[in-house]
Amino acid sequence: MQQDMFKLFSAGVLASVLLGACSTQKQESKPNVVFILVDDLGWTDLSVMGSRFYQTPNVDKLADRGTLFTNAYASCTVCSPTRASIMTGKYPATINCTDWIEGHKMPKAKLKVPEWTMYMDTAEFTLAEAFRDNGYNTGHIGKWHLGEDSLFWPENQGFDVNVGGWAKGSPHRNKKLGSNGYFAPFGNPRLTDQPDDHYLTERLANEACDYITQNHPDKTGKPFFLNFWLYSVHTPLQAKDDKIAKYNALVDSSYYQKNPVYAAMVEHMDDAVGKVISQLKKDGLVDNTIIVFTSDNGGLIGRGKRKVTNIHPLRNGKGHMYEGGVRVPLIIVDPRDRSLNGKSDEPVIACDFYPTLVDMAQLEIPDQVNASFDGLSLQPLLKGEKELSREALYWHYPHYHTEGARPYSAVRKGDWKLIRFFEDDHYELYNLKEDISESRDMAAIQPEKREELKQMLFNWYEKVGAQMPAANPNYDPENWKKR
Ligand SMILES: [Ca+2]
Repeated sequence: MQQDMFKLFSAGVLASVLLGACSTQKQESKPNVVFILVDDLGWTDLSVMGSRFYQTPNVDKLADRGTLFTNAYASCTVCSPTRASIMTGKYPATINCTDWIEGHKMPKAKLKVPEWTMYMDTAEFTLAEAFRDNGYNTGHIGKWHLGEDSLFWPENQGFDVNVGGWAKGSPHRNKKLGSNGYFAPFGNPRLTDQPDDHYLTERLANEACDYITQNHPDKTGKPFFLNFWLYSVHTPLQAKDDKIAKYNALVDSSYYQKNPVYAAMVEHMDDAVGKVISQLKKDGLVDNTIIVFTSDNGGLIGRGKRKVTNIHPLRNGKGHMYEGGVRVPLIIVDPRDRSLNGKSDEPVIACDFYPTLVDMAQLEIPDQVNASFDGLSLQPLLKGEKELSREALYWHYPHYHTEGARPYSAVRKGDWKLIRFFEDDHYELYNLKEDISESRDMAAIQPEKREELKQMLFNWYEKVGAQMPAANPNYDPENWKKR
């Protein structure tokens, strides 16, 4: 009897040891990653970031589970450069991919823009290739916008699966081509139209859920890296009627943000995020899936009567070098470590994601790739460190934008930001801690700080080989805006 009890006891010990071993093994298994990139989402376009009008309960919940960054930046004030920066870990200026593809052509403007690279070179060892070479399944769902030729599309840049990623940067409306923007038919060469299609953001969320289920590590024996890069909330402004009606009833003249259609699009985006999180829960993956949620540039203000969003208290919006054009929401969730820091005020930028994910998923990458990063791993901030050992962040946009921006560069060091405007080579200096709205130009008041940052910017041009705008022999001051 005693012997039997002993056997039973030993079996129990053995079972718990085995169970322990199993759970350790499970803990040590590679995490899945879902990288959610929203298009043109402004810094204050979420409830958790202070919007009084938009409702984003699902994204807000992500912030509760992860680290919310208050000083996160896109690598550029427009789409494509930030996307290339995420995929390479480099500044757009390093790879000469400095404008949205194909950019606004203004042949009579004061400056001639450089011959920049209108694609992400396939010679780059992308974030997706890093995951793939470390035994991951890799999927891209949604907007890509990194080259006109299919040679540069996700399936040729490290992704096993590409749903919806191609040349275009927004859902286009062209009845002749069989496309109706966010409403079906979508006319997207990497997204087969289906009879029950209705709204693009919903279709892409369903695709993401299918991807997660089909690529469940228990089925495939591999973890997955999923780029869920939404076309939302980029124009054209289109949403379902019931959502628009909801926000028509909620809009208040005291709000900075007032466009009910845009509000509805933000909610469609939030629904999509909620759907993907639910799928991860249903499939038992939510506790081993890292989630990154961010935007590729600041919110679009829009012109005249076509006002889109408002990023108060930040100045201006998409296309511009003021904070509204480049500061973005960022949440990183690592459910494997509940002790992670809930908030970080350290300035961070989109080229940090590649080294961060290499760290978090413990990927092995070639030394020369590691050495080529302009970004830094954010892992120390997630673990509770207050600062990174980084001197400054840089931006370079030697281009014109229809939102009114003209060629510029910028550097942020600590609380100070210097913007250089190329047309007249003037500089503006702001203290972002004291003046987040960039309303008091300190360039003349703080000449030492101005010169220090200017010198840093010039050194950085050299380091990354930044392409410069030049005097335009065809400059026509009367018609410079003509395209
Ligand atoms: Ca964008």
